[in-house]
Amino acid sequence: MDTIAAIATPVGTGGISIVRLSGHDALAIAGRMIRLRKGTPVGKMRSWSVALGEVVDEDGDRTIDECIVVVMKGPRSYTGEDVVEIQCHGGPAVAEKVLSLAFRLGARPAQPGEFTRRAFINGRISLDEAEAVLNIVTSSSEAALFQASRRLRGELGALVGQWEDRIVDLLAVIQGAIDFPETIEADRNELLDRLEGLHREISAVLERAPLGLALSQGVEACLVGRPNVGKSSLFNALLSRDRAIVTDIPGATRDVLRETTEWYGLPVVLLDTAGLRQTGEVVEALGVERARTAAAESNVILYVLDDTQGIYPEDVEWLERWRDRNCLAVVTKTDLDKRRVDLGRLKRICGDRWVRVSGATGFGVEDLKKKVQSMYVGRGDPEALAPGSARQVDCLRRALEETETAIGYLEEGWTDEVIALALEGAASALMELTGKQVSSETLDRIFSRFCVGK
Ligand SMILES: Nc1nc2c(ncn2[C@@H]2O[C@H](COP(=O)(O)OP(=O)(O)OP(=O)(O)O)[C@@H](O)[C@H]2O)c(=O)[nH]1
Ligand SMILES: [Mg+2]
Repeated sequence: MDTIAAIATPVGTGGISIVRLSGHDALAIAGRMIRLRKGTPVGKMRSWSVALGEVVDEDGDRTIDECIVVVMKGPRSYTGEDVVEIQCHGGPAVAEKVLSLAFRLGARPAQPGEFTRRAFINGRISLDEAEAVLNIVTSSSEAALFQASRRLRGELGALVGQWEDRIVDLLAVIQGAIDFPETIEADRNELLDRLEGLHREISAVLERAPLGLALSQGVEACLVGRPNVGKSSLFNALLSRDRAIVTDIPGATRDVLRETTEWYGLPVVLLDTAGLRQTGEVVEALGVERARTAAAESNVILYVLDDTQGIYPEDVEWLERWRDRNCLAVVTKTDLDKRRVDLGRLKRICGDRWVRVSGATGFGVEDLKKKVQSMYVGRGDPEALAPGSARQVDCLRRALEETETAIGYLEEGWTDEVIALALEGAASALMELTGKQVSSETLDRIFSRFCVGK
């Protein structure tokens, strides 16, 4: 394949920058750019070896930078092709210069995720592992990283592959009965048993989808409520820093503020919003509109109530509207000990989804974080294997539905052909998950989310 090149490290100033080349001419291009200290050509370097050298311009008369070269020859490399990594000094100008030299010598700019895409195309990794690479790069908590590294080691793929094998075995039995109806008859009770076992196992992993997605993509939690109830104070308390403006003038917050944080392993994007009210003031009205949109689009709604004021009719309206969402009622300003929020009434509206806090003293803030974390982790084991992308969840869901359909057909005494069709559907959904069967549109969608150079 043609040779691609990109800067694999973040843009900016740092210790080193790495320019990565992969493809048929990677060694030849690197050979023309780099003069090794020991005098031998780059092309003669052994695979998985490192050497010191200098990057020189095309005419060979100007040194661009001193560098360390790593050569990994295909097929035993990340992409499965010849890969050269050039470690130069970490400045944007240096890396750009080295990269543009590689382009002039015949490499072309890599697309986002193209190195990993080649690793998949060349059979180095499966599709779930490629997605795990992205999950690892974007992990913002230890729990997220742990899950992603399990998937990168192929644990999810291995499990799915084993389910696929079991379905293929069942299909072989059924196919035998279809081909030789006089001599072979599939034992339907045994088929049912085996399918039910499979169904239980797929369900168990699918149940952990909210956890897996929350860890890999993070959870958006949005503070909303009437003006002046204490949202911004709580926003600051939850972030342990003075981020948002707090005043006693209602309508202080206008734009949506957004900060990343972590609550007991759960990556969280916390949003502070304008107080919800009818207003004739143009800027504030725009803020209120943004607040409503942010709440509608977020994963968790933190509905803030002021304990010095109590529950207002519009509070009840909002809480009831969001009853079916992940909505937690947060009673704040409890340090003032006014107790105007009737907890009995609140429990009737929200069940056990409420918490008492104080943005001023920090009371209850950890409790709030734990409650949100447990909405995703629940009582389950946060380290249990879970799917890490919406695509994987969709494949598992389809496999489960087809298995359910096959079970239904078996129980209702349908023909072998019809059962086989459902089982083929289940197997093909599982094959999509690991990438044994996948369209190029799906690949485009997956790898476009990667950064260039990965
Ligand atoms: N004692 C006490 N005062 C608080 C607490 N939370 C907020 N306040 C005060 O309540 C007033 C409003 O607080 P904010 O955090 O700005 O309220 P808000 O909900 O963000 O207000 P808007 O952005 O205008 O909607 C300020 O004077 C805060 O100091 C609290 O937990 N305890
Ligand atoms: Mg505010």
